[in-house]
Amino acid sequence: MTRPFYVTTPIYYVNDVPHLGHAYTTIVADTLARFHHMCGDDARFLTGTDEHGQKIVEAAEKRGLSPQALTDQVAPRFRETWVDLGMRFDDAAETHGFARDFIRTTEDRHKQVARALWSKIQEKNPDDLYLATYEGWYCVGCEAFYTESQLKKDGGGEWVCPTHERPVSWVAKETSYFFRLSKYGDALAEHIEKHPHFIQPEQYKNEVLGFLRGGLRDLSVSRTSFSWGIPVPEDPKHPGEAARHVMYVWFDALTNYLSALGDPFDAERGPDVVRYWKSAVHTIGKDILRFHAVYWPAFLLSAGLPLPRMILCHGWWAIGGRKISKSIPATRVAPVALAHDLAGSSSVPATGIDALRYFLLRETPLGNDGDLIYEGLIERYNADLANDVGNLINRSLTMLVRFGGGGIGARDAALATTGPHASLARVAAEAARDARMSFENFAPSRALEAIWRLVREANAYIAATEPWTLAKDPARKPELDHVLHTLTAALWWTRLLVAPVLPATAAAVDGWLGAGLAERDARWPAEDAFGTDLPALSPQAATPLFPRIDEKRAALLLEKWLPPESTVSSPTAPSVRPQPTVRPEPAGAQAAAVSKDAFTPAPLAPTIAYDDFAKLDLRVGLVVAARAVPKAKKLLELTVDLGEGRHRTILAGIAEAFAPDTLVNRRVLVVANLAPREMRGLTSEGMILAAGDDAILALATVDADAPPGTRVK
Ligand code: ME8
Repeated sequence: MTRPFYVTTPIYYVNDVPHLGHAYTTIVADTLARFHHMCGDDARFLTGTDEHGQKIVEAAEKRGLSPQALTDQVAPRFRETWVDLGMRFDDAAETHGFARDFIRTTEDRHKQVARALWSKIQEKNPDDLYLATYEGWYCVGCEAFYTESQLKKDGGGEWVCPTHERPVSWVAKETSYFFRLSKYGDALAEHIEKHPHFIQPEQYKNEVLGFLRGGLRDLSVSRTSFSWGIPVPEDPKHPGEAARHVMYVWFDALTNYLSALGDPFDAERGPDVVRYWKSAVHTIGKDILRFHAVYWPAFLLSAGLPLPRMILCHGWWAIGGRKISKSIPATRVAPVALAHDLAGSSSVPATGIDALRYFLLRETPLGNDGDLIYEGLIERYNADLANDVGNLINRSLTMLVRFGGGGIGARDAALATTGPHASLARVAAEAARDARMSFENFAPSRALEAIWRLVREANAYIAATEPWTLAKDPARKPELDHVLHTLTAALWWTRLLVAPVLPATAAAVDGWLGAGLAERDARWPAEDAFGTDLPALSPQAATPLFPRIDEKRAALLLEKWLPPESTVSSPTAPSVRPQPTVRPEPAGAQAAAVSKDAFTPAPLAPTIAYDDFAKLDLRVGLVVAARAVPKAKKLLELTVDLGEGRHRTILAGIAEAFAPDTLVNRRVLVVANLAPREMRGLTSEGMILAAGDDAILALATVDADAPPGTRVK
């Protein structure tokens, strides 16, 4: 029996059309589904749209449409985008070999399961849903309530949401159903401890544990101030209330992961729930970690349902340091247009999509933030795609046609164990093994690194064996035959290993090799089968797949991609490697505008000997979580990774300059051998270096992606 592998994306809000951030999550999930299918697993992919709630009501009002009309307009745009990016829905089993579903929360199949989940909670734990009143700050962008300690103040002193950086609105007293979230903190922490892979990567697990340690407050899970939602089941209008309760949009939305499988409480309509549910991997962005890693499992526990296998959380893509977001027009990169531009004059236009997929997955390890720098995109395209893989495909096929007469030579078992032949076989086996392990561990960037070791070794093999020289000497025909066969084997494995990320490339190579292997039938190669697993092939010459982007085209592309007044990056700027992390503007940045002339540095401290300096052990630390310290206005409690296999707690007096969320994933400099100090009942195990005081506070950091624990001298 094949293992189920059920991978989901968030269902996206239909208040606007998809951008590159949405495409990233969807491509990650799609790659994982393709990989697992190739490994023989029973993969299943789900995406869709989140169509209820206040955000959609407001977006519809702005456009003069009803919410239903807006969702009917925008939901297909998401579906079409994924189709344009090579994902098939209607005939997925036929083409990809696995099921791919698109769910809308306005569909009956969904509404019915959302209501069933609510009723089941009421039935199993009647106290978990209760009526009470609430008031508080609400961010319509997040569709979530915030306490003041979670918000930031903007320049005008207004409270703004840390994710959307837009003012939150005050929701006046309203009666709603509350979910008794406070009851589930311990059970959730226990589940996370017992299932160390429940939240991945590690840094996000620690963030959630930190959040749980702070204690959970019950959650308002219904609204009466608008009606665009799923009505709470069997709940008539209450006296004195304006309208019936509709479910909080997150309660409704999270249920999609189940409703797409069927009804978990109905044996007849839910066999897919039984088959797939426990294998579910929810791929999400870090903005919605809390909803998935805390609220969703708590709802499931309350309803007596098993929890999904994993919450796979990734970072944010930014452009010029600003998060790609629907609310900032300059950042809304359209994925299909970008893929189209990358395809340029390729003989296989769909390889533009491959190029985009490759860049997004290769550039930034999953979990980290990424900065889209167009010069970096072109640089990587030229180096890894045009040069490495494009060249390999082109040269190998040309040589097979020219020197092999369209055949693939013949393997010489004795020669295979010698010199460059043996080392290519070894690198190929390692690539298949390492890439498989990395994909299995949800690390596509590492998988691609491993695959590229094979691609580069195969190019080096051509240079080392010089088939064109062998071809001149009839006596060396057996050697030439072996080289051509080995090259075909390398090309075949490249075609197989890149397939989860570069499906169009795989299909093109397949066509040129005459393999006739449908995507649905392609399988990950067995490590020990290099050179011995070739099907019948009849190679023909390739046409250019990844044409090099020369300077002239690069200038044209950059001009097109970058808005003329852009401060994001300059079309004429020298190539820069992409920055690994998003650096949001520190809250204190405004103060930094204070005139330099007015600043007088403090007098220097007395000179010290080198030995005194050498006593300090300064290290690079990665902030994995940050939170306010209750009743301490200036203090933040940071959880910092110093590469020691455990995390340290470090208290820093920077709360007035930095919102906690803006610090997560930043690299800081830490005095690592400072004696621990007790403050506010917590032990601080080190000190963070920062420049300035409350007025101008800048964190000391490093300008490269140095691993946590790196010594600073
Ligand atoms: O949150 N970088 O929908 P949404 C990387 N409807 N990923 C990004 C990104 C960026 N700059 N911007 C967006 C919602 N994303 C809810 C989800 S699920 C039950 C309900 C991706 O349209 C990322 O996956 O705001 C993020 O979590 C998601 O889009 C948010 O999409």
